[in-house]
Amino acid sequence: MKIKEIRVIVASPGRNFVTVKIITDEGLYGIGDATVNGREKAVVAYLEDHVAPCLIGRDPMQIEDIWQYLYRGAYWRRGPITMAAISGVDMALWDIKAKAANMPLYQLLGGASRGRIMCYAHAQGRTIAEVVEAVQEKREQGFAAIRAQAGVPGFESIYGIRKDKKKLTTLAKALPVEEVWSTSEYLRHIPKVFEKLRDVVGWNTHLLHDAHHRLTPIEAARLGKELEPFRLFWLEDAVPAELPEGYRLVRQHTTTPIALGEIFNTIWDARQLIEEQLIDYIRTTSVHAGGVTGLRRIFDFASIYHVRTACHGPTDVSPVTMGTNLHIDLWVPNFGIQEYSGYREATHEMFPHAWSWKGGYLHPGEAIGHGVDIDEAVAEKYPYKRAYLPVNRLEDGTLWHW
Ligand code: CS2
Ligand code: MG
Repeated sequence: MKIKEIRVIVASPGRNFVTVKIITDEGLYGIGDATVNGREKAVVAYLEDHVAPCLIGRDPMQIEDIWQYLYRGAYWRRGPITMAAISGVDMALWDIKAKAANMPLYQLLGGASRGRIMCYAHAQGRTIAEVVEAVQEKREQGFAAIRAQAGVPGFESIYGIRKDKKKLTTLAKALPVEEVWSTSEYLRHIPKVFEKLRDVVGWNTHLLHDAHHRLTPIEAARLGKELEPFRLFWLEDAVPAELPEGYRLVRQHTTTPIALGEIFNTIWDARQLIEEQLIDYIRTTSVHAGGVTGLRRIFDFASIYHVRTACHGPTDVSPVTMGTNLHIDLWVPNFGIQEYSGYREATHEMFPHAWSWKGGYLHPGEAIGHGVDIDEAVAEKYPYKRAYLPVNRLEDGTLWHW
């Protein structure tokens, strides 16, 4: 079997997605997600101009050799654009291999370690009352785990908070919108949010929170400590992770579980955090961390240090990544939780998939391959539109972490 053609399909069914389609000379094809939110075209060029010409004629069964060829062979290795391109190719090749073996991807990885996959939903509100209402709504839908994000009094739009009932302020825009942030106001407010939530929802719902890279280690230590009475499932992305040892300070002060890694793109980004047990959940996901090949390596390494998996799964990873993640989630022994914030109808229409959600749990389905396809006729209906994530500034104008 040989790789005959590689197509890169860019479409925007509600938001931009980049999908790699690898077609073999025996008619089998596989697809992979290569979406980097806000930088999509960089990955398209990397794939079309630099990767595709090198893969035509190669044996698609040689997944590891192709992965190493694209990683070591590029010389300029690592980084979000390179690794999203490698991830997309890798997902497509695993899709082909599982189809050729006539089995669902999870069987190729080692079979199912569980019957279903616990996931968590997003709930947010501008006020504490709105957050409580949003969490209740998700509980009624059957979610046993819910991430709660709250507006901070006096601030127009904070990460993950809807400006109005219809759309998220953080949805990509034609140019980056600018948000304003105050850590001190946020630190003062968040413990009140979770005190109220525990009051109302009680203790049998897992509550999670995403600080979205905005704190220093000692600020994260304070927040973790003040949230201890409310027993969070985790505090996520508390501190930017370029300085992994920064998390030693957080760990010294709090038992609130720590989640990190959605923006990591190789095992090297996670190594020290896992080895020193500075984190409890590793958030790497198929589209950013090297596909199935990359993720399997990271998760096996994490299993040695009591670190569990928690694949990133917001609306800006496509249903292809969601499907691939779910096959890994079903197999991986040190599974933790899967993020699932759902998709618009148009996205489901463009990516027919075997995976399903029911009452707070997901399953990849029994279709061969990863079980996700792309309807290119539907993709035609939704052309790419340049869009950005917001940027964030402190009140004095300092450019801050979004
Ligand atoms: C967030 C993401 O879901 C999460 O945990 O951190 O939604 C993140 O904001 C987006 O993926 C950025 O594109
Ligand atoms: Mg996050």
